[in-house]
Amino acid sequence: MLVLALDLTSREKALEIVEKTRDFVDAVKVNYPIVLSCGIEIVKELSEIKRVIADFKIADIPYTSSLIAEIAFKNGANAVISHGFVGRDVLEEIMKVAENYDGKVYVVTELTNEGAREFMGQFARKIAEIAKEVGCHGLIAPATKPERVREVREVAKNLEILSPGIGAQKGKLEEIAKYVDGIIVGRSIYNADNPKEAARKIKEEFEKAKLTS
Ligand code: O7E
Repeated sequence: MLVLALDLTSREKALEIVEKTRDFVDAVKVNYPIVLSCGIEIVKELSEIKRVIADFKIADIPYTSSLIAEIAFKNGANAVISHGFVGRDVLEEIMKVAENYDGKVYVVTELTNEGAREFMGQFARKIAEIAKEVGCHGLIAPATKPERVREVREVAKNLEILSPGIGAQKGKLEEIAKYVDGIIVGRSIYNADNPKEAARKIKEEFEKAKLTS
């Protein structure tokens, strides 16, 4: 599964990239840059073309978190991403909302950046355990830290794992492919001279790496 991280600020450019890459992309991830620039309507618009994962990095008290999830699903998102460090009660509340929409909840175990080792890394395993206990659908785990991806895969055998960090952040497909169900890729696709060809190649490389690893 290839998820396109659509971290653009122009509606026209975003729709152009989605149109060009649609044959090779399974879902589009929207993040703050595009929603703060184009408004929440962009979620609805994109959801008419592809499944949308709303990456609002939910990290608030249960009540506020549930409002954020509600807005995302109401506008056509198929899934939301929550931070895991916020704890079980937040995930439970978001799951209640997701169930009303038949939506998915992905939980971040640890971010891809080096600084995330200072705090999040120490709890990534525990976060994966809690996400599994709560019944969340999947995890977001860092391609830049293959040892962590392997660790959370061990804990959460049946959860879907999506992994960002391939390409621009220097994560390597062959090191994580066998542990994950999908990859999240942004700049290597939308900044490429030929985004369609870049998406095709990355998807092919991922599928090949899964077969051979
Ligand atoms: O590096 P790129 O351009 O391929 O984009 C990666 C995307 O994945 C980008 O939208 C970023 O916000 C997201 N991401 C990470 O890069 N690292 C993480 O640890 C987690 C995410 C993510 O999507 O999780 C939500 C917080």
